Amino acid sequence: MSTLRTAFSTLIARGTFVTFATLVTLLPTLVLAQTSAAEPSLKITDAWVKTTVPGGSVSAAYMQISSAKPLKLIKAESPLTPNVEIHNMSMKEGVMEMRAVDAVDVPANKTVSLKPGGFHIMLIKVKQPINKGDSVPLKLTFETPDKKFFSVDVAAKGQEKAGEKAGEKAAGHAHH
Ligand SMILES: [Cu+2]
Repeated sequence: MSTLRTAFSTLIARGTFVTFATLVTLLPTLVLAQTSAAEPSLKITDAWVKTTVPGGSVSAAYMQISSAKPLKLIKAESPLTPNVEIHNMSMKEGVMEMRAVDAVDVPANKTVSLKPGGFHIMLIKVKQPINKGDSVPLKLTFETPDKKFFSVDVAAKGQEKAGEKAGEKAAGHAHH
């Protein structure tokens, strides 16, 4: 009986060891697999986030998203605030109305613009002001048509308005 028990414990011990060793071996593969689960054709460009007004704590992030496969942007997160929502602006009875949406559809091979007056990622009660040139980390989660999820990290640049680039302001001033 005691021999059996010892053999059994050895088996368990060995089993545990094998399982652990397998896990350690598999771990980098798993991490890689998770990364490659992201749609390789997914392109996120021109990510920017509106600078906060003095004393303000509300901002919105905008960007261009395209993918060869249809995707849905279902979630956005940022270390700046736990209150990040996907919003859309639309005209309702002559008034621009903003409301939270569950997702933004990204059809195959069609660039979707998150832009002022349309879809945007709302950052509410940000912990610190967002200044021009700041890099604001965003984590975006996408859903594939076969209900798989993956996240991508995006750095949105602090800007006062759309299309702001270094030198543009100086060029604008030259017209006055
Ligand atoms: Cu909003």
